[in-house]
Amino acid sequence: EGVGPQEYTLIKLKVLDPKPAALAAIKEDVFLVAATLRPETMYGQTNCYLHPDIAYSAFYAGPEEDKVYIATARAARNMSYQGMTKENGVVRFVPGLEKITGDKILGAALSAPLAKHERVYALPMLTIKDDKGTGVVTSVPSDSPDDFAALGDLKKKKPLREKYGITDEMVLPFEPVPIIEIEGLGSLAAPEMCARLKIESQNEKDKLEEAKKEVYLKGFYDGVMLVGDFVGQKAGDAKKCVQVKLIAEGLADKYVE
Ligand code: A2H
Repeated sequence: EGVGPQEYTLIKLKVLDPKPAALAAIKEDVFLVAATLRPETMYGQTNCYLHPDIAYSAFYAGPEEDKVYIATARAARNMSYQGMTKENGVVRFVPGLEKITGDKILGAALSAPLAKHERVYALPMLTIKDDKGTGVVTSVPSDSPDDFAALGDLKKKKPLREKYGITDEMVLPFEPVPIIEIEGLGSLAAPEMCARLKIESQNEKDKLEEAKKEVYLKGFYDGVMLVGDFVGQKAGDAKKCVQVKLIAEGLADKYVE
Protein backbone atom coordinates (compact mmCIF):
# COMPACT_ATOMS: atom_id res chain seq x y z
CA GLU A 1 0.00 0.00 0.00
CA GLY A 2 1.24 3.48 -0.84
CA VAL A 3 4.04 1.98 -2.94
CA GLY A 4 3.51 2.83 -6.58
CA PRO A 5 0.23 2.84 -8.43
CA GLN A 6 -2.53 0.41 -7.54
CA GLU A 7 -4.79 -0.97 -10.27
CA TYR A 8 -8.41 -1.46 -9.31
CA THR A 9 -11.34 -2.80 -11.26
CA LEU A 10 -14.10 -0.22 -11.36
CA ILE A 11 -17.42 -2.03 -11.05
CA LYS A 12 -20.46 -0.18 -12.41
CA LEU A 13 -23.56 -0.72 -10.27
CA LYS A 14 -26.54 0.73 -12.09
CA VAL A 15 -29.02 2.72 -10.01
CA LEU A 16 -32.50 1.26 -10.67
CA ASP A 17 -35.87 2.99 -10.58
CA PRO A 18 -37.33 4.37 -8.46
CA LYS A 19 -34.16 6.37 -7.86
CA PRO A 20 -33.53 8.16 -4.56
CA ALA A 21 -35.10 11.65 -4.58
CA ALA A 22 -31.69 13.35 -4.86
CA LEU A 23 -30.98 11.54 -8.16
CA ALA A 24 -34.50 11.42 -9.58
CA ALA A 25 -34.05 14.36 -11.98
CA ILE A 26 -31.07 12.82 -13.79
CA LYS A 27 -32.09 11.69 -17.30
CA GLU A 28 -28.99 9.61 -18.04
CA ASP A 29 -28.26 6.16 -16.60
CA VAL A 30 -26.63 6.56 -13.18
CA PHE A 31 -23.96 4.21 -11.78
CA LEU A 32 -22.29 3.89 -8.40
CA VAL A 33 -18.71 3.01 -9.35
CA ALA A 34 -16.94 0.77 -6.83
CA ALA A 35 -13.17 0.14 -6.80
CA THR A 36 -12.22 -3.47 -6.08
CA LEU A 37 -8.98 -5.46 -6.01
CA ARG A 38 -10.94 -8.72 -6.30
CA PRO A 39 -13.12 -8.70 -9.45
CA GLU A 40 -13.41 -12.52 -9.28
CA THR A 41 -15.51 -12.14 -6.12
CA MET A 42 -18.26 -10.13 -7.84
CA TYR A 43 -20.41 -13.30 -8.06
CA GLY A 44 -20.83 -12.90 -4.29
CA GLN A 45 -22.06 -9.30 -4.12
CA THR A 46 -24.99 -8.82 -1.75
CA ASN A 47 -25.07 -5.01 -1.50
CA CYS A 48 -22.93 -1.92 -2.01
CA TYR A 49 -21.56 0.37 0.71
CA LEU A 50 -21.36 4.16 0.93
CA HIS A 51 -20.21 6.22 3.90
CA PRO A 52 -23.20 8.31 5.05
CA ASP A 53 -21.06 11.40 5.79
CA ILE A 54 -18.60 11.33 2.89
CA ALA A 55 -19.24 13.81 0.06
CA TYR A 56 -19.71 12.11 -3.29
CA SER A 57 -20.07 13.74 -6.71
CA ALA A 58 -22.35 12.96 -9.64
CA PHE A 59 -20.52 13.63 -12.92
CA TYR A 60 -20.91 12.90 -16.62
CA ALA A 61 -18.86 9.98 -17.92
CA GLY A 62 -18.09 8.41 -21.27
CA PRO A 63 -16.96 10.03 -24.54
CA GLU A 64 -20.55 11.19 -25.16
CA GLU A 65 -21.21 12.19 -21.53
CA ASP A 66 -24.25 9.94 -21.82
CA LYS A 67 -24.05 8.40 -18.36
CA VAL A 68 -23.51 9.62 -14.82
CA TYR A 69 -21.03 8.16 -12.34
CA ILE A 70 -21.08 8.62 -8.58
CA ALA A 71 -17.75 8.61 -6.75
CA THR A 72 -15.72 11.02 -4.63
CA ALA A 73 -14.62 14.23 -6.42
CA ARG A 74 -11.04 13.09 -5.92
CA ALA A 75 -11.72 9.85 -7.81
CA ALA A 76 -13.69 11.75 -10.50
CA ARG A 77 -10.65 13.90 -11.12
CA ASN A 78 -8.41 10.83 -11.41
CA MET A 79 -10.91 9.22 -13.79
CA SER A 80 -10.89 12.34 -15.97
CA TYR A 81 -7.19 11.68 -16.62
CA GLN A 82 -7.88 8.02 -17.47
CA GLY A 83 -10.19 8.53 -20.42
CA MET A 84 -13.44 8.15 -18.53
CA THR A 85 -14.78 11.66 -19.20
CA LYS A 86 -15.30 13.48 -22.51
CA GLU A 87 -12.36 15.84 -22.10
CA ASN A 88 -9.04 14.83 -20.57
CA GLY A 89 -8.64 16.33 -17.10
CA VAL A 90 -12.09 17.92 -17.09
CA VAL A 91 -14.89 16.78 -14.77
CA ARG A 92 -18.38 18.06 -15.60
CA PHE A 93 -20.62 17.69 -12.58
CA VAL A 94 -24.37 17.21 -12.71
CA PRO A 95 -25.74 20.66 -11.78
CA GLY A 96 -26.44 20.76 -8.03
CA LEU A 97 -24.76 17.40 -7.45
CA GLU A 98 -21.09 18.36 -7.21
CA LYS A 99 -21.41 17.41 -3.54
CA ILE A 100 -23.92 14.93 -2.21
CA THR A 101 -23.41 13.05 1.04
CA GLY A 102 -23.74 9.29 1.01
CA ASP A 103 -26.79 9.33 3.26
CA LYS A 104 -28.86 10.81 0.41
CA ILE A 105 -28.09 7.80 -1.80
CA LEU A 106 -28.48 5.06 0.84
CA GLY A 107 -31.30 2.65 0.10
CA ALA A 108 -30.88 3.02 -3.66
CA ALA A 109 -31.70 -0.17 -5.58
CA LEU A 110 -28.82 -1.31 -7.75
CA SER A 111 -28.01 -3.82 -10.46
CA ALA A 112 -24.64 -5.38 -9.53
CA PRO A 113 -22.71 -7.17 -12.31
CA LEU A 114 -22.56 -10.99 -11.83
CA ALA A 115 -24.49 -10.87 -8.55
CA LYS A 116 -27.02 -13.61 -7.85
CA HIS A 117 -29.71 -11.15 -6.76
CA GLU A 118 -31.24 -8.98 -9.47
CA ARG A 119 -31.46 -6.05 -7.05
CA VAL A 120 -29.10 -5.18 -4.26
CA TYR A 121 -29.11 -2.02 -2.14
CA ALA A 122 -26.80 0.82 -1.15
CA LEU A 123 -26.14 0.43 2.59
CA PRO A 124 -24.03 2.38 5.11
CA MET A 125 -20.48 1.39 6.09
CA LEU A 126 -18.75 3.57 8.64
CA THR A 127 -15.17 2.46 7.99
CA ILE A 128 -14.98 3.64 4.36
CA LYS A 129 -12.08 6.00 3.73
CA ASP A 130 -12.58 9.07 1.55
CA ASP A 131 -9.02 9.02 0.17
CA LYS A 132 -8.95 5.52 -1.27
CA GLY A 133 -10.57 4.19 -4.45
CA THR A 134 -13.89 5.84 -5.26
CA GLY A 135 -15.35 5.82 -1.73
CA VAL A 136 -17.86 3.28 -3.06
CA VAL A 137 -17.23 -0.29 -1.85
CA THR A 138 -19.07 -3.22 -3.30
CA SER A 139 -19.84 -5.82 -0.67
CA VAL A 140 -18.84 -9.48 -0.77
CA PRO A 141 -19.50 -10.76 2.76
CA SER A 142 -18.42 -14.33 1.89
CA ASP A 143 -14.82 -13.25 1.30
CA SER A 144 -14.36 -9.87 2.99
CA PRO A 145 -14.47 -9.73 6.80
CA ASP A 146 -15.10 -5.95 6.65
CA ASP A 147 -18.10 -6.46 4.39
CA PHE A 148 -19.45 -9.33 6.51
CA ALA A 149 -19.10 -7.37 9.76
CA ALA A 150 -20.83 -4.28 8.35
CA LEU A 151 -23.70 -6.37 6.97
CA GLY A 152 -23.96 -8.17 10.32
CA ASP A 153 -24.27 -4.84 12.14
CA LEU A 154 -27.16 -3.85 9.89
CA LYS A 155 -28.85 -7.24 10.29
CA LYS A 156 -28.54 -7.23 14.08
CA LYS A 157 -29.34 -3.57 14.77
CA LYS A 158 -32.75 -2.31 13.69
CA PRO A 159 -32.00 1.19 15.08
CA LEU A 160 -28.95 1.36 12.80
CA ARG A 161 -31.14 0.51 9.82
CA GLU A 162 -33.75 3.04 10.85
CA LYS A 163 -31.19 5.80 11.37
CA TYR A 164 -30.32 5.59 7.67
CA GLY A 165 -33.76 4.80 6.29
CA ILE A 166 -32.80 1.23 5.42
CA THR A 167 -35.78 -1.15 5.34
CA ASP A 168 -35.69 -4.80 6.44
CA GLU A 169 -36.10 -5.99 2.82
CA MET A 170 -32.87 -4.24 1.84
CA VAL A 171 -30.84 -6.25 4.35
CA LEU A 172 -32.47 -9.33 5.88
CA PRO A 173 -32.87 -11.46 2.69
CA PHE A 174 -29.19 -11.08 1.78
CA GLU A 175 -26.88 -13.84 3.04
CA PRO A 176 -23.24 -14.42 2.10
CA VAL A 177 -23.01 -16.48 -1.11
CA PRO A 178 -20.42 -19.31 -1.30
CA ILE A 179 -18.21 -18.45 -4.28
CA ILE A 180 -14.67 -19.57 -3.34
CA GLU A 181 -13.58 -22.77 -1.54
CA ILE A 182 -10.54 -22.40 0.72
CA GLU A 183 -8.93 -25.44 2.29
CA GLY A 184 -9.28 -25.18 6.05
CA LEU A 185 -11.75 -22.29 5.88
CA GLY A 186 -14.54 -23.70 3.75
CA SER A 187 -16.73 -21.85 1.24
CA LEU A 188 -17.67 -18.92 3.49
CA ALA A 189 -14.22 -17.88 4.65
CA ALA A 190 -15.03 -14.41 6.01
CA PRO A 191 -18.00 -15.52 8.17
CA GLU A 192 -15.89 -18.47 9.35
CA MET A 193 -12.93 -16.26 10.42
CA CYS A 194 -15.27 -13.70 12.00
CA ALA A 195 -16.85 -16.49 14.06
CA ARG A 196 -13.48 -17.95 15.08
CA LEU A 197 -12.26 -14.53 16.25
CA LYS A 198 -15.66 -13.64 17.76
CA ILE A 199 -15.90 -10.43 15.75
CA GLU A 200 -19.08 -8.61 16.78
CA SER A 201 -19.01 -5.42 14.70
CA GLN A 202 -17.32 -3.46 11.91
CA ASN A 203 -15.54 -1.35 14.56
CA GLU A 204 -13.33 -4.20 15.85
CA LYS A 205 -10.34 -2.95 13.92
CA ASP A 206 -7.58 -5.18 15.29
CA LYS A 207 -9.53 -8.43 15.07
CA LEU A 208 -10.69 -7.53 11.57
CA GLU A 209 -7.09 -6.91 10.52
CA GLU A 210 -6.23 -10.40 11.71
CA ALA A 211 -9.22 -11.93 9.94
CA LYS A 212 -8.42 -10.12 6.72
CA LYS A 213 -4.78 -11.22 6.64
CA GLU A 214 -5.82 -14.85 6.80
CA VAL A 215 -8.83 -14.70 4.47
CA TYR A 216 -7.29 -12.53 1.74
CA LEU A 217 -4.01 -14.39 1.46
CA LYS A 218 -5.55 -17.87 1.51
CA GLY A 219 -8.50 -16.82 -0.64
CA PHE A 220 -6.44 -15.29 -3.39
CA TYR A 221 -3.66 -17.89 -3.58
CA ASP A 222 -5.35 -21.16 -2.48
CA GLY A 223 -9.03 -20.39 -3.07
CA VAL A 224 -10.83 -22.23 -5.88
CA MET A 225 -13.79 -20.75 -7.75
CA LEU A 226 -17.10 -22.52 -7.03
CA VAL A 227 -19.32 -20.48 -9.37
CA GLY A 228 -19.33 -18.53 -12.61
CA ASP A 229 -17.38 -18.85 -15.84
CA PHE A 230 -14.11 -19.93 -14.23
CA VAL A 231 -15.25 -22.74 -11.90
CA GLY A 232 -12.35 -24.88 -10.69
CA GLN A 233 -9.73 -22.19 -11.34
CA LYS A 234 -7.66 -20.61 -8.59
CA ALA A 235 -9.17 -17.28 -7.51
CA GLY A 236 -5.89 -15.53 -8.25
CA ASP A 237 -5.96 -16.85 -11.83
CA ALA A 238 -9.65 -16.07 -12.30
CA LYS A 239 -9.06 -12.44 -11.30
CA LYS A 240 -7.78 -11.30 -14.69
CA CYS A 241 -10.31 -13.42 -16.60
CA VAL A 242 -13.25 -11.90 -14.75
CA GLN A 243 -11.84 -8.40 -15.16
CA VAL A 244 -11.47 -8.89 -18.93
CA LYS A 245 -14.99 -10.34 -19.19
CA LEU A 246 -16.58 -7.49 -17.24
CA ILE A 247 -14.76 -4.83 -19.24
CA ALA A 248 -15.73 -6.50 -22.54
CA GLU A 249 -19.37 -6.45 -21.44
CA GLY A 250 -19.19 -2.77 -20.51
CA LEU A 251 -19.80 -3.56 -16.85
CA ALA A 252 -16.39 -2.46 -15.56
CA ASP A 253 -13.28 -0.41 -16.30
CA LYS A 254 -9.73 -0.25 -15.04
CA TYR A 255 -8.94 2.48 -12.54
CA VAL A 256 -5.48 3.37 -11.27
CA GLU A 257 -4.40 5.59 -8.41
B1 A2H B 1 -12.15 -5.22 -2.08
P1 A2H B 1 -6.55 -1.26 -0.68
CL1 A2H B 1 -14.02 -9.90 -1.45
N1 A2H B 1 -12.45 2.42 2.10
O1 A2H B 1 -13.28 -5.57 -2.95
C1 A2H B 1 -12.39 1.16 2.61
N2 A2H B 1 -12.26 0.04 1.86
C2 A2H B 1 -12.21 0.19 0.53
C3 A2H B 1 -12.29 1.46 -0.08
C4 A2H B 1 -12.41 2.60 0.76
N3 A2H B 1 -12.48 3.85 0.26
N4 A2H B 1 -12.24 1.30 -1.42
C5 A2H B 1 -12.12 -0.01 -1.64
N5 A2H B 1 -12.12 -0.71 -0.47
C6 A2H B 1 -12.00 -2.16 -0.26
C7 A2H B 1 -13.86 -6.87 -2.58
C8 A2H B 1 -12.82 -7.48 -1.71
C9 A2H B 1 -11.80 -6.58 -1.44
C10 A2H B 1 -12.75 -8.78 -1.22
C11 A2H B 1 -11.64 -9.18 -0.51
C12 A2H B 1 -10.62 -8.27 -0.26
C13 A2H B 1 -10.69 -6.95 -0.73
C14 A2H B 1 -15.21 -6.71 -1.95
N6 A2H B 1 -15.30 -5.66 -1.02
O2 A2H B 1 -9.71 -6.03 -0.51
O3 A2H B 1 -6.32 -0.64 0.64
C15 A2H B 1 -12.36 -2.98 -1.47
O4 A2H B 1 -12.68 -4.30 -1.07
C16 A2H B 1 -8.50 -6.46 0.09
C17 A2H B 1 -7.68 -5.30 0.58
O5 A2H B 1 -6.55 -0.31 -1.84
C18 A2H B 1 -11.07 -3.14 -2.26
O6 A2H B 1 -11.11 -4.48 -2.77
O7 A2H B 1 -5.63 -2.39 -0.84
C19 A2H B 1 -10.00 -2.95 -1.21
O8 A2H B 1 -10.64 -2.44 -0.02
C20 A2H B 1 -8.91 -1.97 -1.62
O9 A2H B 1 -8.02 -1.87 -0.56
